[in-house]
Amino acid sequence: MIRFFSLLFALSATSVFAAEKPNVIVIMADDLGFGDLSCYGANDFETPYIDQLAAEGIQFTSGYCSASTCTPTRYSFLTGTYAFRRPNTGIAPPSSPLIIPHETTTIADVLGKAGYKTAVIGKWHLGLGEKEKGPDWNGELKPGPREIGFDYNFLLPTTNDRVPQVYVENSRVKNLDPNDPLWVGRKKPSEDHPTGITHRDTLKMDWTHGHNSTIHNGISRIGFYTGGMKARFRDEDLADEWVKQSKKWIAQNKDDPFFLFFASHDIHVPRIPHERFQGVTRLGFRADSIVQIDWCVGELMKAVDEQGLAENTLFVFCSDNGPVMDDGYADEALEKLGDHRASGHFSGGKYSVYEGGTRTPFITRWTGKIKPGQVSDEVVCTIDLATSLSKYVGQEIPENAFLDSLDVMGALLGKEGAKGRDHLVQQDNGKGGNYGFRVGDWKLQRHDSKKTRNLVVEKKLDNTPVPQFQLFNLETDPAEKNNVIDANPKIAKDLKARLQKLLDSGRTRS
Ligand code: NG6
Ligand code: CA
Repeated sequence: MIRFFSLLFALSATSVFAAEKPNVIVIMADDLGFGDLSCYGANDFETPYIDQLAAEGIQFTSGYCSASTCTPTRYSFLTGTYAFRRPNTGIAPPSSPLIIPHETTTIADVLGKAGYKTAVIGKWHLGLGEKEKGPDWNGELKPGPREIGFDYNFLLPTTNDRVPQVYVENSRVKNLDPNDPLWVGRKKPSEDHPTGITHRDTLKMDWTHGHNSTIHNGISRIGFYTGGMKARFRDEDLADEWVKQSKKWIAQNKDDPFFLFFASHDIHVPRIPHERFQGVTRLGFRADSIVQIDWCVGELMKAVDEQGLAENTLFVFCSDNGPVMDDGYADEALEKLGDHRASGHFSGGKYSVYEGGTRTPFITRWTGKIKPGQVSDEVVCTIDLATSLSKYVGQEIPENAFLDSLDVMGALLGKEGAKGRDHLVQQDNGKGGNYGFRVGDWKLQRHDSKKTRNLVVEKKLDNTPVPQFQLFNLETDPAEKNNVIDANPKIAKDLKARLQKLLDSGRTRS
């Protein structure tokens, strides 16, 4: 009898009753649209590794990021709270302080409490350093990811069209020579400082708007900097570096459950893939960069296989916002686009609240756990990973955390009958902008700031004025072309009121 009880106790303390703690690798692409992968219908080039990930897991047709620009999506992913609830969550400038207050509970905090090792490798773009001071590039870049729950970080501090082009590893600029300090600023540091304007004929890729300040690696950027020459990287090497650092970190942490946020810079501008990917597609560097991120995904899958971890690792592949062609550099994305539809059959892309802004590729794979070959129409969003994963690993979520993050783990794992969200608020950039509100097949658009279509992905910028409110039926009109608000006044009234309530109440989660 005693032996029986002790056996029961041993079992309950370990496998039987303990929560399952898979490794989690979230791969977030940058500016990748719904139609940008071959498994999502792209015909002009192949993305075999991501296609494989999808074939071995679930491909979502209603997978979203929460905003149509980078910073607010990343903010919401890490904090589980809609960025429009918080100030200063629009696209972060080069010298932004950390925009997530360090007392905020993040997905990394909660997984860390559950015994996970946590890392972010790649593009950060959520600011570094203290409020009002910003980053101390030559000192400690605190607070940063380590102060909000990540054990390890290896970063591109902002985004690569912004200065400076240096890696940050655990609060320090990597390879910085103290005799050659890094200076970053908004104003030209000297009269003769070469810029994209004064030295335009020397550039290896020309700019089209903005992006004409300091030149590094033949490309002019947003913002000015000097020094830190030994610390500077080549744009061409970013993807290789993320993969190298991730493999190293996975190998070091394979004995614990781990959470890796692999924040790729592909396919954000400047799109400068490694030389071995340049020209592999007919569509120019934009699609070449898609092939490059596909390679990265393949390498991560291999790394997990080599460590024997495939059956214990949940992969989530997503994007941070929809696509854009000309985002400031003349890389021929538009000229070579041909029939490729980066947003698939949706309208809009980056910066817009049309579906193309936030409805993006979304794939989950967990070998042996998720039934392969599934396609799911359930609505899931990057913002939901915080609550879904925390609950799955048996963690309590503090009352004031993850305010808009819902538990959709059943849908993410493809459980029979499991539901995703019944509603989702989409936003463009920052606080007080424009909103999309999807409820079932209905989509309400609310334009508080820019009252134009603002569709930059299509061949020409479409800035046709729009009324403050528009209503679309996504089932019959996924491209949001026919505003049916006048024909459906009751539905419109109800959705307007529900959206207003979500904005006013400060939270979704009860
Ligand atoms: C915009 C930039 C754009 C891109 C974007 C951020 C100009 C004219 N445009 O302000 O190039 O950097 O910010 O992109 O400077 S994101 O994907 O990181 O949100
Ligand atoms: Ca982005």
